Amino acid sequence: MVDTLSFYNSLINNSIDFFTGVPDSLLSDFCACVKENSPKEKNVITANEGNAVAMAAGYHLSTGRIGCVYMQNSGEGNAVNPLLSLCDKEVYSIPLLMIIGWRGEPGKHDEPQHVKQGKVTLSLLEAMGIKYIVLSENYAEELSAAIKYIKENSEPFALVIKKGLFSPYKISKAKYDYPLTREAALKVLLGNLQKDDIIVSTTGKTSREIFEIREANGEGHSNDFLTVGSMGHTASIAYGVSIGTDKNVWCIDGDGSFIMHMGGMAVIGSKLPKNFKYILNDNHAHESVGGQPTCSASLDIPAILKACGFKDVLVAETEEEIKAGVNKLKDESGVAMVLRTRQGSREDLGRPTTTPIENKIALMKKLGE
Ligand SMILES: Cc1ncc(C[n+]2csc(CCOP(=O)(O)OP(=O)(O)O)c2C)c(N)n1
Repeated sequence: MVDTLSFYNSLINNSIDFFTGVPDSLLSDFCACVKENSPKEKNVITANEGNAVAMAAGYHLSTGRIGCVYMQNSGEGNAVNPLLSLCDKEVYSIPLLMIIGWRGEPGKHDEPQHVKQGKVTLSLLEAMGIKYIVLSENYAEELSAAIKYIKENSEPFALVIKKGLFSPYKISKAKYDYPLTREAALKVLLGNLQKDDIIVSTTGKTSREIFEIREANGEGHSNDFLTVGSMGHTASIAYGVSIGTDKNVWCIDGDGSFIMHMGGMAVIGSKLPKNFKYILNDNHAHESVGGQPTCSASLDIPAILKACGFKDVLVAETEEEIKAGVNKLKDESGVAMVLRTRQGSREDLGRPTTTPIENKIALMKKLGE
């Protein structure tokens, strides 16, 4: 195991002092350490991984320093464009240290969406011409070699991180005392939907909790699309579903997911079919991967949704407010609801026991009825 703080200090001692990225469960201790030890302006949790690459590039332009970008391997896709058309040696040749959490490493048990991404993690880097090393416990020489390479070649280099490499590091979470947790709010929400309503829910624990609530209620899962990967695209999936059905489609999004591809809502909001019902669970955090903050506490999300085209946006914190909100959304079009929930989830929260393909087939059958 690598001592997380020592590793962080090695980066600082090598003049790598600007961190940016999207948090990852596998890198949660590293992300926590960066959050706790870096000045606020030197650790920017971005909307998506591509933004982080661009921000680190900008930091290099003004300081000549190497920026550090952290991400889960799922974020490689978001980063491809600025890696190839901004940082690449054949374009602006910008030095960059990437730290990539390797979910779904071949041979290790993981969820289907991570297994696929894990298989192609290294070959994606190779296809982009990005050199990398899978970091070991004896990282000192590997890190020196990586930094030497970045300086000599003025291009990105990736440290690929296996599960369990970093030692535990505790994060101090901002306290928001909303009455309900996400799971409690979801229970109320699901309890007030109609039998035929369709749910498209976001990546992370939201979908896992919905799966378990359905199990506990003995309701089956055929009404639900659990967006296990594709973070940030839940609203677009739900909008696409709503075009092809008369059933009400309830999109249950998260603040991190919404912010990741906020532009999607600008387009969806200009259309807003009456069966598209949008609910955003705002806990001001990437709760599913360790509770690192999103910027939502300083955003006026209802105002953003209104500016995108919703005529009204309700804010619900209590059971009664959620019930009233569901009733209003059910009857009216162009109304959205923002749930404010506090952080926290069950230690024993499981994962869907159906596969994504089983989920898809059951949902398509339901939609075809
Ligand atoms: C492209 C991409 N980047 C990062 C992740 C890792 N990830 C999974 S869930 C999650 C947090 C989602 O935050 P939010 O939408 O606010 O929901 P919460 O977990 O707070 O309920 C992250 C960062 C991912 N799956 N995909």
